Amino acid sequence: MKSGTIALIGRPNVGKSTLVNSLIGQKVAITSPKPQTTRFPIQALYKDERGQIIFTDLPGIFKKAKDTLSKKINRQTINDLEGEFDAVLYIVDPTRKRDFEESRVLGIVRKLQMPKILVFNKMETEDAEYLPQYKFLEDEFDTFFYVSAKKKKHLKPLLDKLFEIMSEGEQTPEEEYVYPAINLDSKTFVSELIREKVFLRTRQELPYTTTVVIDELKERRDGTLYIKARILTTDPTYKKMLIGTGGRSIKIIGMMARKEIELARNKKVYLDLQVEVDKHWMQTLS
Ligand SMILES: Nc1nc2c(ncn2[C@@H]2O[C@H](COP(=O)(O)OP(=O)(O)OP(=O)(O)O)[C@@H](O)[C@H]2O)c(=O)[nH]1
Ligand SMILES: [Mg+2]
Repeated sequence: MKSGTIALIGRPNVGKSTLVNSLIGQKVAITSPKPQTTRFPIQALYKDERGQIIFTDLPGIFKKAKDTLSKKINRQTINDLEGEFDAVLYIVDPTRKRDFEESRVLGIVRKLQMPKILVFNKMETEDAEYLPQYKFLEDEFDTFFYVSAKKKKHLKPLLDKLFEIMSEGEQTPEEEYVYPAINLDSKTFVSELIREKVFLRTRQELPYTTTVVIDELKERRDGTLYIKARILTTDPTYKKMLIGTGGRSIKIIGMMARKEIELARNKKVYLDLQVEVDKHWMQTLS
C-alpha cells in the first residue's frame, strides 16, 4: 500500500483549506472568503484502495505580518515547510492579480527540495482573468493541474498523480483517525467551527482580533452535547460589535456554529457562547 505526506502552500485565500476538504470528502479545515483564516497546520488523512495520503493544510503565507499573531503564523509556516513531505502542492488563484505576496510565496516554493506540483484553483469561475499572469509557471513545474476545489472538479487526476509519486509505506491504524483531522481533538475542532462563523459574520479587522476557547465539552445523560465556549477579543469596542444590538450578532454566530456541530457530531448540541475581552490572548498563544 502507498503512503505519503503532502503539504499545501499558497498565499491566503487561494483555496487550500477548501481543496483539502474536497480531497478528503468531508470538512476538516474551516474556510472563509477572508484571508488568513487558517492559523495552524491541519492534518487530514485520505484513504482509498491504493493507500493513504496525509494532507497538511498550512496557513497562507502573507506579505505584511503586522501583529504578533500574524508574525508568529508566518514564521511557523515557513518553518513547517522544512519538515518531511513527499511533495508540496503550490496553489495559485488566477481570479486575483499576481503581486508581491505571490512572488514571496513562489520564492519560498523555489527553494524547497521536494517534488512540487502546481495547482491552478477556482478554474470553474469566469473570473480567472489573471490566468495569463500565472501561465509562465507551467514551464517551471513538471506537473500542473487546473481544478476547482469548490466544485470538486478535476481532483481525480491530481490524486492519481500523488499516488503515482508516492512509495509503499505503513498505513495509519484506524483508531488514530476518529476525528476528521488527525491532529485535532474534539475541543479544537469545535473551537475552529465557531471561529469560522466569526469569520463569516464579522467584518474588516474584527475577526483578526478574535480567538475561541472551549471551557467545557461534555455529553449529557440525555445524549445531548453541552459546550461552553468563549470568543476572546482584544478590545471592548470589538466585544460590543460581536454581541451586536440586543445580542443579535452573537446569537446568529452561536446558532450557525451549533447547527454545524450538530451535523458533524450527529447529536443535539447546547452551546453556551460568551464574548470576553482579553487584550493579551495573542501573546499568550503557544
Ligand atoms: N469560485 C471558487 N472559489 C473557491 C474555490 N476554492 C476556494 N474558493 C473560495 O475561496 C475562499 C478562500 O478559501 P479557503 O479554502 O479558506 O482559502 P485558504 O487558501 O485556505 O485561505 P487561508 O487559510 O486564509 O490561507 C473561500 O471563499 C472559498 O469558498 C474554487 O474552486 N472556486
Ligand atoms: Mg485555509
